[in-house]
Amino acid sequence: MFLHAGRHQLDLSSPVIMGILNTTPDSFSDGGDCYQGDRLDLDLALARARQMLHDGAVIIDVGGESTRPGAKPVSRQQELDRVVPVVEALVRECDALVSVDTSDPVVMSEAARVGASMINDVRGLQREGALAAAAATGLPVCLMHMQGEPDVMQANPRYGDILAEVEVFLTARIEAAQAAGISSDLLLLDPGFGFGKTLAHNLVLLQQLPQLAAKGYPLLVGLSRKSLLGALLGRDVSERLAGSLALALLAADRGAAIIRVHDVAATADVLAVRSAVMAAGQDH
Ligand code: 7PJ
Repeated sequence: MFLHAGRHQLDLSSPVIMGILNTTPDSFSDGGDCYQGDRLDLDLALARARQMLHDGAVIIDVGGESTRPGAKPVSRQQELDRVVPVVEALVRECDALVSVDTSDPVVMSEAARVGASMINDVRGLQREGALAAAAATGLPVCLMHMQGEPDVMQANPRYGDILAEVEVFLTARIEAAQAAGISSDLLLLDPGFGFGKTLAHNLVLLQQLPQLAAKGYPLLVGLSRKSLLGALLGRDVSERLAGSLALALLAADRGAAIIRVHDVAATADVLAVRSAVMAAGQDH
C-alpha cells in the first residue's frame, strides 16, 4: 500500500518510522537539541535528521510548536522562523520525506512551498483556514485527536467511551477534510496518545487500536517517551526507552502504519525483529 506524499511514494505495507525533529527550545524530551545558545542551528538540525535517516527513519517530522502539557503558545512568525528553514534544508540536503507538525495554515503552505511532503496536525485541521491550506498543498494529512488545548488538556480529561469519542471526532474531521477537497487516500488518523488522556485512557486506546485501524486509513501513533510511561513505570523522560520500544511493538502489532519516535535506531531494531518473525516460514 503506497501513500502518495508529494515527490515521494511512501510504502506502508509494513510499519515505518517517523523520526522526531523538534526545532523548539522547550519540547519535553529533546527541546533545545537544535540550538546553540538561544539560536536555532541548521547544521545541528541537519546532523540530527541525517542520523535518524541513517538509523532507519523514513519520515522526518519537523515541529516548531511545543505541545507538551502546559506549553506556551507560539506566534506564527516564531513557528515559521523555526520550521521553514529546517524543512528547506532537509529537502535540499537529504531529499528527505519531511512532514511538518503544525496547526497553522500559513506554516502548512510555506512548508509545502519549500518541499514538505506531509502535514501532521495535532488539531486535526480545526484552526481557521487550515482545511483550505492543507487541501491546496495536495499533500497527505494526519488528523489527530486531542481533548482540550495543550495548556489545559491534562487537567482533568474525561470520556464516556474513549474509543467511541475519538472515532466520532476523527470521522467528523475526515468529513470536513473531504468537504474541503482533500482526497480520502491522502488522510491518516492518529488517536493522539497523551493529548487530553489519562494513563487508563491511553491504555484502552492502544488495546483497541485495531478497531481504529479497521476504518481503513493508515494510522500514525506517537507514544515515544510520553508521560503515560512516567505514570506507568515511575520513570523520568530519560529512562523511558524500554517502555517506548514496548509501546512501538504493541502499536505495530495492532495496526499502526507510522510510528513517531525519538529513538530511531532502537525502534528500527524492534521492527526488524518483528518483521523477521512475521516473514518466517513464508518461503518454505
Ligand atoms: C504527536 C504528534 C502524536 C502526532 C506530538 C510528543 C508531543 N503528532 N506531535 N501524534 N505528539 N501525529 O512528541 O510527545 O502523538 S508532540
